[in-house]
Amino acid sequence: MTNSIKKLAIGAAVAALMAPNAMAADSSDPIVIPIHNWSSQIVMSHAVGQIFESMGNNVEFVTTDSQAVYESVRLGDVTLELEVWEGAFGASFRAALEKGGLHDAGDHDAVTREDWWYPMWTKDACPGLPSWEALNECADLFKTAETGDKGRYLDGPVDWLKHGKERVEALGMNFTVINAGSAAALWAEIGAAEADKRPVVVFNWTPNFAEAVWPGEFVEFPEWVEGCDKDPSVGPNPDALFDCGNPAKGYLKKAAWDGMVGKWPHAYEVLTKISFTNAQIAEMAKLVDVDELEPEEAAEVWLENNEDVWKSWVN
Ligand code: TMO
Repeated sequence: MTNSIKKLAIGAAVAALMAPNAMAADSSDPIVIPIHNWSSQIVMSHAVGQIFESMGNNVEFVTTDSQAVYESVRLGDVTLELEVWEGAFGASFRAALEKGGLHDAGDHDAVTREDWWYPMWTKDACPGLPSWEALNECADLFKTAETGDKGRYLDGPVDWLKHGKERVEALGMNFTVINAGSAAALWAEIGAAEADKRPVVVFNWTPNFAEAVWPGEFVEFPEWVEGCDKDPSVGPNPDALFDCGNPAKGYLKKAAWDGMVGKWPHAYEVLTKISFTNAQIAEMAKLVDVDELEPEEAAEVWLENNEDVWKSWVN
């Protein structure tokens, strides 16, 4: 080594030691981000992917099942998950945590709820709502050719694992659960019912774009108690699981593969700082479901309009 190069090298080493957040560089391998089947998750994943790219990271998106993804993160095949909804994914997340390999990378600011929901005109026909018992007494209003003498409840796609069928059985409800093939099928159902104000009850969640489009309410089931999905004695029916609603104030977490912190330390630090609010998440969904942008475009628009939000996580 010549003296001047030696000095440079020593200088760089000292600078690295003295830098307040001295860290190794992130790996150039792609950070693998999973994409699921509801709009906010897709837009948020692209937004965060674009943030990582702006930091010089490589990013790859994979479309995965929203339950199996926790096993993939645990094994490091997928690097992280940006939307761990307590109601839909709490059980799969906890199971993966117990096996090891993934960890809780912090909560978003958002408070979430996922459950049976109706647009407000439904209440005109069934004024005892939002009580689940009142809904059950109004089951006739929801009868269709498909469900015969039972009311129709349009649940989400099967991979959101809402346990609608188990709940109907556990509470002795006069409803038949039909699984929608996609989130879009839920919006189509509400939209079709709107014209003649037909009563409908469908799976919905918050934060979502739907709350700004169709005022509505969640059905109030027996309150969620820890263990309702594991211990039959928990909840009003002593012999059944799933005899209560989903958490009414659920968390929204980020999850990360344990190896992320060593392999992409800068991206990991940003991940831990990321925290979206209900309004921000609803806006991400709206850009796709109402404004009809492609998810990548929606992510770009969101980042452009919210630089003050995300730049504070990066700097
Ligand atoms: C998982 N989801 C937010 C669609 O309920």
